[in-house]
Amino acid sequence: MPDHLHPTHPLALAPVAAPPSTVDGFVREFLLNLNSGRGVTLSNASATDKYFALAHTVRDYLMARWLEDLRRQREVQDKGVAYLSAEYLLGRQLDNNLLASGLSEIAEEALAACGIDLDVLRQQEVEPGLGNGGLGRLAACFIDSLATMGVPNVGYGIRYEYGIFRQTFVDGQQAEQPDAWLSLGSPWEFAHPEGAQTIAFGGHTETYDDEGVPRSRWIPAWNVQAVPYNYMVPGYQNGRVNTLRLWSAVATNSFDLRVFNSGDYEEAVRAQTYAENISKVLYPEDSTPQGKELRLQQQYFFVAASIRDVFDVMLPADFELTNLPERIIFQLNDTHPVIAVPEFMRVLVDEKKMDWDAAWAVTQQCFAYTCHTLLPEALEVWPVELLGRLLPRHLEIIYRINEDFLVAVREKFGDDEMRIRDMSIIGEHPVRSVRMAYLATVAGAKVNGVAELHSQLLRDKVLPDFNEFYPGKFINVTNGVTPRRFVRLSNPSLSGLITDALGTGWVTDLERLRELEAYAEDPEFRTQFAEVKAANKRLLSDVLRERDGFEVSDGHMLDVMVKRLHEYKRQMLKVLHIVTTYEGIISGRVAVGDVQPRTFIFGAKAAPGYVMAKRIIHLINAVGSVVNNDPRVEGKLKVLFPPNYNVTLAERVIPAADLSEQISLAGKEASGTGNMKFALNGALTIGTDDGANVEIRELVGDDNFFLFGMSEPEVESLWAKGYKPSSFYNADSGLRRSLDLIAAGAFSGGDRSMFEPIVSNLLYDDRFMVLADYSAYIGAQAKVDAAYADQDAWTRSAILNVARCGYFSSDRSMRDYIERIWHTAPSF
Ligand code: 26V
Repeated sequence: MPDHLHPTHPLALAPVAAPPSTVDGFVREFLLNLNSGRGVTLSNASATDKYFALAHTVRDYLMARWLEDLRRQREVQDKGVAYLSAEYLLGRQLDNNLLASGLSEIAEEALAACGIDLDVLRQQEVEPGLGNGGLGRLAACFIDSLATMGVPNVGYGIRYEYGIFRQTFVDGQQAEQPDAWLSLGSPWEFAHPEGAQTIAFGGHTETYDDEGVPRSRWIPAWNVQAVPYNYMVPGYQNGRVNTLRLWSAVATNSFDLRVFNSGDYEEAVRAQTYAENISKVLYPEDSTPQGKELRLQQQYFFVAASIRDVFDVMLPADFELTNLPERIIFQLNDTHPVIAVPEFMRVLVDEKKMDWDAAWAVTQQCFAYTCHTLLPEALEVWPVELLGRLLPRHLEIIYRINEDFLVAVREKFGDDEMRIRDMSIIGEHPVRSVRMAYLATVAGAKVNGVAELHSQLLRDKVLPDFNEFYPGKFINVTNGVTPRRFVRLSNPSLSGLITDALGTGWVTDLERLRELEAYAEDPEFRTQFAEVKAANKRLLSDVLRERDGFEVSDGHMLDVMVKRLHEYKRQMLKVLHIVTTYEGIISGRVAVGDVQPRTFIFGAKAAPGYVMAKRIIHLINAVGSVVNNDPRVEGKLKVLFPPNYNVTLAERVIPAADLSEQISLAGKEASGTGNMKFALNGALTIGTDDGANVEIRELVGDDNFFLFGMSEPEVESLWAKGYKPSSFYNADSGLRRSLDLIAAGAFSGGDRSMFEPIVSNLLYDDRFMVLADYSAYIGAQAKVDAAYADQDAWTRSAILNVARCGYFSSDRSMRDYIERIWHTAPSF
């Protein structure tokens, strides 16, 4: 910096880049970015060049606000939320950032002036798929809401070099390709190698005398560098920009130099690769943790870097540590970041030399835990052997936490050894392991479930002893979705209609959608609403034609089931409905003229190692190729399964849907968030009483929701009595014919073995009781057909769904977290 510009000079403090808030200004900035950023002129620029130049123009505009926010946050020192999540399923950024900055129209005009179609540039962006499904997308919605509400927040996570795999179908079977989302670079990230943190692993611990105080320290064996990459998280047209900070692993010099100097070049490279593997790839398993060492490395890597970041960057050096709860709250997104608890204790006790009890009191106020599942096999545990080898000091700390906890349990409950064994953070079977959900529950100020039913089951079924031990600790915060991405951006036609009726305020105050209730009674509005839906279907049809060569026929109901493939979600129930309808036609029992034309759309990835899920994908494709090509069906039924369902495709499919399939076994889907997105876009739900479906139905009303199937208590009691699938098979001829058709090889060219494992699973070994809900499901689908026949009444119901689902804005979820868990406030 030249001497005449002292660091405190206003110019040195002021944010850079005057915002290009006119079309001419935008054109100038865009061309400048094209020339000096990409080294090309407009006439020889590729679509990628133009996309990057556009992204940089938007980014420059937001930069001023970002820098200002960072400065103000340092100045005011308000309490901030550190959201710790191993996943962020962000979706494309360009459109979101254009909308947030209020530049959408200006950009469109400016590009048009340069002869460029904005839509072509949108298609250039590779979405960052740094998450598996609901949990990762929820994190992305939450940080959007926090920025929009002006709440200080940093989202911490991992910059996976490869996100969720790209799915293709080979002969109807899933194949996985690496998702090299960074191969062209990302215009949205800012690397800060100078801000790297060193993260240690392995080694041993020792005790020493610190001027009369006995202390422990950790002597690690190896380390890696965690390099932060910052991403802007702009609020919706409020001039606020928060930060998402993702860590990338890089080998440390000292580590490989040591080996290198020993002359073993290959070993040095191997060591480097080993270290850099940590942030190489997102684990594509959701819900069944594999207990892999690399995964624990990933978890510790990002939380240790994040905690250090909070101490180094957020807090002044002389900060009084007992005041930490006034400055920071760490929200644990499921158990994946829970190793942060012993790490935080280690920093406070070993490094900052805080007294154990004082440190623990602080820790218990600085963490809160969200549970996202009910499946027992999805609760993470780490073998003590592994944890002790990778993080020896952390294991000691966990033991100490457990010891103190169990003393307190004995005080409260007496020497009930069974109960103590059940509540111990350390489980003994099948191998001695740390139960991460228990650790999170003991450490967290609050533990929340993600929908009313889920939270109640968490309290009553999963952690009842803990609920009794910690009255008031367990609460519910129902999930939500961001209306910016999932209504305003993904459904511009509907948004236009809503804005014409209500003005623009609904985008940040979604409860205002209530005012649409009156419009449901207006025939003119219903006509417009129906036109919007039809237009969205045509748009989807264009996308699927271009993307997959699919044709969506006019006049079809769009019946959509998009979500990860998992047995508990019961895609098989949907398959059985399709096969039943098909069998009715080919057997002549149903006149094809009487069939309501439907297009069934599936989107689903299966975890690569989940054999049954992959078989079900194969079956869906097989049923599709038979049904779609059977002339007897006369095109009345179509099964479309576009591969590689992701956020970008969701944004196209959801606005076009008529019917939303939410058919999990009651008590298994923690919340669901797709269900909310569909309802907000005017699809009617066919669903079980599960997760947030319960709340959706309560809000939209029974007349506007197709409920079917067993309730959670009914599921429990049938299971306790002994679930006998064969009795359902024997009692229902439609079910028999459908299963028999699959078993006979009707969808496998006569091969009876191909789908036999699916059929026998349903008949003999199905924890998710598909056959028990079959007849109720078929009955509810008949009601759907009847309801759809009255298009005007259907549209009225669809409008009421939109009008009554404002509650499911993630802004409301965030308000709940703020008021009941975080006790933070919007700042400045
Ligand atoms: C679990 C695991 C286990 C270890 C391997 C990697 C991995 C990755 C993700 C998960 C998370 C599974 C839990 C999950 O995604 N739950 C979903 O969370 C949504 C948001 O709360 C909720 O709507 C869904 O109902 C719930 O299934």
